[in-house]
Amino acid sequence: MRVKKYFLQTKKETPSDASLISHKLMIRSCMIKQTSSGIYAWLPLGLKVLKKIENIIREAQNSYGCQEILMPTIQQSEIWKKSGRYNDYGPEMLKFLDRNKKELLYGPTNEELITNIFKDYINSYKDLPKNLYQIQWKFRDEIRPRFGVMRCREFLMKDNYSFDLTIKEAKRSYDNMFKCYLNTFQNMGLRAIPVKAESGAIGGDMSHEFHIVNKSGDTEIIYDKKIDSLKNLTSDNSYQILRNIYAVTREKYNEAECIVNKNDIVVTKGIEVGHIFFFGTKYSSALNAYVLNNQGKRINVQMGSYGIGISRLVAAIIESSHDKNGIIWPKEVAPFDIGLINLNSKDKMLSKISDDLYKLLKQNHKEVLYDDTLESPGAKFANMDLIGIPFQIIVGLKSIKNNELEIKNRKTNIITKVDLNNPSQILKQLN
Ligand code: P5A
Repeated sequence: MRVKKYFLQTKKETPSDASLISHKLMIRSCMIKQTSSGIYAWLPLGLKVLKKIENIIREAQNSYGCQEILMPTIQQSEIWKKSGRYNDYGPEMLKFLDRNKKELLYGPTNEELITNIFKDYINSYKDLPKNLYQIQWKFRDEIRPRFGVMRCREFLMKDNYSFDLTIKEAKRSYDNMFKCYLNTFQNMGLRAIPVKAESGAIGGDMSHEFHIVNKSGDTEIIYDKKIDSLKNLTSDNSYQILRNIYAVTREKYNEAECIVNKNDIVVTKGIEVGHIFFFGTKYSSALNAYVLNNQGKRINVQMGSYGIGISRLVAAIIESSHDKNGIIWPKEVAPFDIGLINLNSKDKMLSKISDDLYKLLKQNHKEVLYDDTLESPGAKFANMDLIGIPFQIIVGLKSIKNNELEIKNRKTNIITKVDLNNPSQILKQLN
């Protein structure tokens, strides 16, 4: 993509209402635009990152046996009345009437709707287990939407729902998703710690939140410091430790029950990027979703639900990976692999070399943002640093005279010189 054509109107100023660094950087780098309180439009650069995260989540869901569906954002009120949540959910739920005065709502979550769909298709224990997921927008009328897409009113969530015959099997599904989440976050270059949590408006008595440790987080989490010494959270061994170790949210903390020595406890802030629940038959009994078991007896299905805040993750990643000049994307979720900078687009030779390089990189399946504008070198550097692409290739007269290109690693700031006429050396530097 050429910058000249791209919709990338970056800004120098920081919006006055933005206090979080991720919020400031997302607006300055032209990723999102607020359209009303807690509601955002996603612009090309922001949408690219959102889609990368979405795809990492989708692949993990698929590989853990979940199947993708898409439910509507608008739901009927009847099913929520049956579960009792039409009133219980409170003012966070956006309700409205259609032209026939029928009560509708914009889904804040989908336990009722999926249960209602499920029961029309599955009636035998032989068809269990099932696990369905979707990636869909949700609306929660947060009392104080703030921090940009970190806590907004309309947000993108991956939500999935498991259906099993017995509690034992349902707990196995829960464990399977627990592992899936550890892998999912690792696949996007993040370290997310699972902690025992309250189940709140969703219900049930077993629940874990997944947290990115960060001072900007708004949940206090308390855990055994052994977790910090686990290098790889996804090994089988780590999984066993994580399931049994002391790790809770502040709400769930009980000094008397805490078995860990005070000196071995970490108290810190976390950003909640995922939350999983086991709630048994709460929705299946309310909505009459049952299967016949092998003796022909009606059994309400055992269910769990599992959520990841996709739009929140974009902000959470920036909170954990930036410097004074801008964002530093982990390569797994970066909007482009390489930023190619032609330091003087008026110069014919530099432009020819840059155009050729752009072609070469594209042929090698690299996603390249090519700055071919007439901006000053300083402005081009500042822009590339701001938007945080992992590698920058700098094409300037000085190095070209020595038949060289400069490749800058955005994270380390280390600049490596490579032979301009040696494509394999260039490509090697970009991994
Ligand atoms: C699980 C899937 C649920 O809604 N039902 C379906 C369950 N869980 S949850 O914890 O309430 O939400 C799941 C994740 O969504 C993100 N999230 C938000 N992101 C941005 N702005 C918000 N206002 C917001 N509310 C929730 C969080 O990452 C949460 O873990």
